[in-house]
Amino acid sequence: MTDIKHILLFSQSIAREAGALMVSELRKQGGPTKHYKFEGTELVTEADIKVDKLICDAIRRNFPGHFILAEESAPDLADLSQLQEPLWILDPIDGTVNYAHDHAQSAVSIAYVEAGQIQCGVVFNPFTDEMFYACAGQGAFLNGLPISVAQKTGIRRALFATGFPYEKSDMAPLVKRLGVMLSNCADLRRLGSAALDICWVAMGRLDIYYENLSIWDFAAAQLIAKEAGARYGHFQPVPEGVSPVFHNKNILVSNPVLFDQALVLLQQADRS
Ligand code: LIP
Repeated sequence: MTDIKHILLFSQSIAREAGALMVSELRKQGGPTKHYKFEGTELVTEADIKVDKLICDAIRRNFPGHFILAEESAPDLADLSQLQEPLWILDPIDGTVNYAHDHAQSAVSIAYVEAGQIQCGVVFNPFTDEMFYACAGQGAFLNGLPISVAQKTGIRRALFATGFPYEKSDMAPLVKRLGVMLSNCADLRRLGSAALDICWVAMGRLDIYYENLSIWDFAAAQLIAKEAGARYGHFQPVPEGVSPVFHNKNILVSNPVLFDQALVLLQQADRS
């Protein structure tokens, strides 16, 4: 096993450097240039590209031979659960739409995978100076202090978060889920950054989170949440042969008590 402390310190250091670049790009006259990918459905800023390059170049300098899965520069990789070589999974700016609108809810997300398991996760919001991190088996932290999930037990008092895809052609099932959750929980929050949503569950600012995502959105935050005592899973079956660690559909994260209550509601919505 690679020296995980070294991996963590490197990840935190490059995340801070990336965060500083995010802020400087946003504060430039006119802000970062923007364009759209995937037939004009998904926003990408010049800062996404620059941050992606900054982190990938640093990994290649410090860890030659490691694999990289990065949202903007290397978004495709075969079945991850079979990959035994060290792998980095990066979202240079999670919450790109927030970032482009100068909302303070966006983060750099860096995950390190070895032997098919997420071994280290770092999520850094430069606008709030909040560094969430975890190494497997060593607990979860925010700015050096341990974090853990909220101890709420009743779904009626639960604050839940979710998000919606850029591509809007199949919104009906998502609206049904939203309706059922809104009818049974205390209220909704829509932060616009999955990595931060999941980290907020990890520290108790939120009680429940669910969404369909891309792997770079959740890889680092998944470990942080699990190490903070969250139950991380899926409210519909994971396809045969797909690792639950990397499965990106129907993700559900909460404290262990609320998980089954939320699962029942979301499955009820999907049957309706
Ligand atoms: C975003 C997620 C968010 C989701 C958006 C988008 P991006 O990631 O963090 O939760 O609702 O559709 O996927 O695109 O900002 O890296």
